[in-house]
Amino acid sequence: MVRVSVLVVCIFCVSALSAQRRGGLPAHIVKPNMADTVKLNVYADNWFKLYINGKLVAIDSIEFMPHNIVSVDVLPEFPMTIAVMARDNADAITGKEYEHVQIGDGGFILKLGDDVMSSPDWKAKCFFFGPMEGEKEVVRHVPIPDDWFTIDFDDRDWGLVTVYEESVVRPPSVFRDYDFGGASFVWTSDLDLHNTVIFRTTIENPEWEARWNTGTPARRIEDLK
Ligand SMILES: [Ca+2]
Ligand SMILES: [Ca+2]
Repeated sequence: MVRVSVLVVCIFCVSALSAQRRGGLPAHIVKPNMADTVKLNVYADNWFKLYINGKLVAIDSIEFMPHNIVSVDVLPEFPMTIAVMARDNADAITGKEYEHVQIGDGGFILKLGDDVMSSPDWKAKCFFFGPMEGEKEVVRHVPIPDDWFTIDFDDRDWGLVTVYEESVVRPPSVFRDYDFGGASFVWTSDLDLHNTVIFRTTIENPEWEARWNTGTPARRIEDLK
């Protein structure tokens, strides 16, 4: 008799746990699906990491060669602050690549969905300059602020990007396999001697409204004070 009671209690507990795990969403929750996502296509010569609204969304899986396109699904939310760190392959001491014999060049282009793309109104700042032949300092490093990727970072004194022709940046042939239509190749004012560049832009899109509602975001341990 005691064994039967224990069994009944156990079945009840497992049943209650299953209900908590799998059902009973609050009525206001609307899950997004893949049709709500857009494709993010990025090409950086040579490497990048990209944040949207303060969160790391994409990082180039190949640091140097071969030149590659990164293409990932993104669930868009507006206003959208995009912040990108892009790096040409350059030695921190000599500013050169391939055993310090060659000055490499940079370049960056992005398209997200149909409407968001790298353009002349993006902001940019260089944090690693060189090599500057004949000068006392061959390279110059500017400290990168810890919060460069956050929504509230103050970039008001940053300049605008410089736009380059595709023939100057020379993306790899696989570039043709992805949608970059309408996007501009950008960098700062020197494609060769500016090696680490941060781009920032904010797209307001006031008409936009999320179709979904996933409720209050789960708290991450690293965000708890
Ligand atoms: Ca370079
Ligand atoms: Ca390069």
